[in-house]
Amino acid sequence: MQRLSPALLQDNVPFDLIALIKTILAATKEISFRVSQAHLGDLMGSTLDENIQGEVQKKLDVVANELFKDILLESGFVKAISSEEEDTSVAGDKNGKYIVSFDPLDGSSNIDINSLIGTIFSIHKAPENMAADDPDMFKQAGNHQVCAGYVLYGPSTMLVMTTGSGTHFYVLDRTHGGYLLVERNIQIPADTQEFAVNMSNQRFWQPEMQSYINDLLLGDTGPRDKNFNMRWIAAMVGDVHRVLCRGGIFTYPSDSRNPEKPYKLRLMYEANPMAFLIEQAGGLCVTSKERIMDIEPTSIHQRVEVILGSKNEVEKCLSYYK
Ligand code: AFP
Repeated sequence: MQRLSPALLQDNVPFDLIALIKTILAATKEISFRVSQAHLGDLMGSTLDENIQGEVQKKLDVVANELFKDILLESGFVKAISSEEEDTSVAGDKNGKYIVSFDPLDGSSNIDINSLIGTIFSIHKAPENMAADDPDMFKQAGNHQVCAGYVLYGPSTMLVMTTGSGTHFYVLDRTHGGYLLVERNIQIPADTQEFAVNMSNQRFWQPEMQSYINDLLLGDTGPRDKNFNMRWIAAMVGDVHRVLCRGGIFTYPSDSRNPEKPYKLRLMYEANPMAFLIEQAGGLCVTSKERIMDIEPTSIHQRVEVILGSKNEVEKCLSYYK
């Protein structure tokens, strides 16, 4: 099995980006260890603080964020970082060539039940003409990502990453401490009989999503003429990983629970990196109106509607909006 650096060199990834990726992965190895020891190390449960999005921070969210932030800012490779757990961007080295957006621990509600969680990251080039403390550097569409990935802290610690030459799976080999390439060029089947959505919000969705999901539920007695299975891990990393492994459609649609917050998922460190991975694997990632990676961001913590997965199924879902 190939090690990470030769695999990246094979994809013509520049040396400085490889060095940044290895820095990110050093942080994930430490987070993976802390996650496995969370109960023993008094890292279960919540802090008394909320992040800027009004969500209570778990102890492990804070630890993972500090680890990730410190290692990146000390590396000299990044001009700035932005994180789900930081109010605004944080300046790094003024000569850093890259900026990194990340969700240090996606699926925080799974921490206390020892279930799937992961780290998501997205890398853009740093604009040369902007100051390191200017958060506007992050207002770049997903189309300009040079690398995106996530690390899943599951039964094995798994890295899923793209630098624009396909989506590849790597597994952390604890015997030598590095990630090994286990599957190249993942391809998502275009058709599927599996969907992932938080059904408890059904009554708040727009009519188009209601009728699409209703037709899936009708199975072979309805217009789709086939039965569908449903899964919901409540951590986007887990649900997207399943879609990459065996196809499916995942959506967090807009809803009317809180009119000021119609969307749940974050564009910069959830939707965009997942869109890059999904499209590189032959799938689609959209809102009901546009392609996710075409969206010009207006703020670091911007939220967005997400529909992603098997190409034909995503197109079928979109046809309900026409
Ligand atoms: P947390 O990381 O705050 O737990 O949120 C996870 C998430 O943003 C995404 O990973 C899940 O798909 C989604 O929220 C789960 O949302 P529900 O709370 O509606 O299940």
